[in-house]
Amino acid sequence: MSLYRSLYKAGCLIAIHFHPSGSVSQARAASINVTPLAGFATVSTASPSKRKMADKLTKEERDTLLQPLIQSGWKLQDNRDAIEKEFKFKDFNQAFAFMTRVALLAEKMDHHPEWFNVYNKLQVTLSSHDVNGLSKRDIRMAKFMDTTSQ
Ligand code: H2B
Repeated sequence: MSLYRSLYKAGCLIAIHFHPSGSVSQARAASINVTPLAGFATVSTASPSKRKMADKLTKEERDTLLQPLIQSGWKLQDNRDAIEKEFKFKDFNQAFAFMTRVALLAEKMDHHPEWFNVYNKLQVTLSSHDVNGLSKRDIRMAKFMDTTSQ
């Protein structure tokens, strides 16, 4: 499958039809950032100004919310309040399509993973920088990654 097809399937490639007489309507321009040279568009959903600071996970939340993730292969880091996992895919296209799906959620949540990709492997670290540790945002992101990696 081509890279563009993967992106299209992941919902990340949006065709914009340019009309000779005008450009994107005002309503659409408000929600779509157009990159004229590439002819691609990205949907901008983050609203950082409205972002509330997350709370660090409590002891109880670590037992109820974090524990199931540890069972599914996430590991607590030794030197930092963060979790990590390595994902492996069939090829680079699959890895990149996964990263694209995650990137859309990351923008929506204004919460971004730390990750390192080589070909079909992806090492992910999740932590909430604003609280210098794990928050419910990391739980939500980790669960989404597990679901969308299948
Ligand atoms: N991602 C993560 N993982 N933690 C954060 O605290 C964070 C983020 N903060 N993405 C966001 C961006 C912040 O820097 C912007 C300004 O809202």
